[in-house]
Amino acid sequence: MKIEKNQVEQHNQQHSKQHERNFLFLAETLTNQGVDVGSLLQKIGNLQIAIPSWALGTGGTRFGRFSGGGEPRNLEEKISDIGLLHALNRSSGAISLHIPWDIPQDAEATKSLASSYDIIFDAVNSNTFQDQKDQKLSYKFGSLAHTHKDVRQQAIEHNIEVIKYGQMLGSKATTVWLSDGSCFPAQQNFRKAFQNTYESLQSIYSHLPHDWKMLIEYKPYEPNFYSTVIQDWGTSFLLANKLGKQAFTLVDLGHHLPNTNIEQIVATLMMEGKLGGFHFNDSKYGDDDLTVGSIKPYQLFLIFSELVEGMEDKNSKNPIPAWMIDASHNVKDPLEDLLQSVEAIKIAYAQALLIDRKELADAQHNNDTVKAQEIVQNAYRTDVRPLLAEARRRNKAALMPLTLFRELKVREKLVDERGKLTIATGL
Ligand code: PSV
Ligand code: MN
Repeated sequence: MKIEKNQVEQHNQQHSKQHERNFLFLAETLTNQGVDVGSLLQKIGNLQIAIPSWALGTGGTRFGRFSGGGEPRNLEEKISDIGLLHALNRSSGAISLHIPWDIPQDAEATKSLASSYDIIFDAVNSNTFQDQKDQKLSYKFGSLAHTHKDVRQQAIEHNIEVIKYGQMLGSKATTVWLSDGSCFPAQQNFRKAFQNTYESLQSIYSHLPHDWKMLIEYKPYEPNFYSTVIQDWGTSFLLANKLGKQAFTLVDLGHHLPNTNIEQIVATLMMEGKLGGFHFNDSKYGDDDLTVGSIKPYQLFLIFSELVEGMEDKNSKNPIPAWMIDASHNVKDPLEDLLQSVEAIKIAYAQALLIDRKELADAQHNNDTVKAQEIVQNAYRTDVRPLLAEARRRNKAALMPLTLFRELKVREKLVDERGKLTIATGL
């Protein structure tokens, strides 16, 4: 199924009166506060968030999987699903592939299919956390950190192969997330595991094209429950620094222990020019992979406040991070969930753009804690949704993507086309 331009136009016409009223009121209020609404709309409209290929199907848990039907059966259908999202919000113009779940059979054809939807290929992801059917050696006890050289070599070669697929499709980054670690005390020698990982990453890094980035993702636990080799941002940062200027840290919001101050991590990494990528999701307990902004929207806003400060800093040496959603769960329609996630990310971004940086810097300098809180919360409490809708309207996207998704009965049509029992590759 494809969403046609005239379907979006018709929807926008129907809802334009109400939207204009809301937008004009907000635009006037912000203009009176000295905000440049035109430039704000431009920034909101330009932000593109990559969709991971594995978020388009139902994300099962180890207890079960409850598919809603119509899941994409292959890479082409995954691209077509992202095409639907992008037609609705014009903010999901990139796909992130996971190899071997998404090996392109004909890279040129895959590339031209994606470009017919205006979609580019974001970071490619390696998978050494599962054993594949015809794999010679097992990753049960690790991959890049494994005690045996032949297992490490196999994992290194897989990562090099992933880069090759990415090159064929026009990706510019590879993300390495390792589940390597241990489940029990004394199972693993920490120093040897780190050293093996570093040397393996060095081998992969030496195959990185000169205009590529290596993004190193950290995670404190799961599937290993006692230790993880790349457990936190400090370990990832250490590896990235040792590897060289093309290596960066990737922050996944779910990969922190409860109450970690993620916004401070973001600030430090950006200050050092080492924040390369971002995986958005939300959680209550751990790596819950819930819809972005569904549990802790204020934390998301505070994180964006640091991201915006880093991005707007003229002297910053940090590249613009690769933005991606990394969520997958059991209970919602995955496409509706992704529309909600993109909206939540853009809301937090727009609110963070509204913070009066000059006033905040003065309040901080004068140790005026009350004023500093008032400034950020004033931005957070602004209902920026009319700005997002207006940015979409200007980009020829839908004023209300989720409403249009339901009006067009997208899921029902996908179920008709693909069937009720289809299963997307992924977790
Ligand atoms: C691991 O939990 C992770 O966040 C990594 O990004 C993986 O590549 C992704 O989830 C999908 O399994
Ligand atoms: Mn992730």
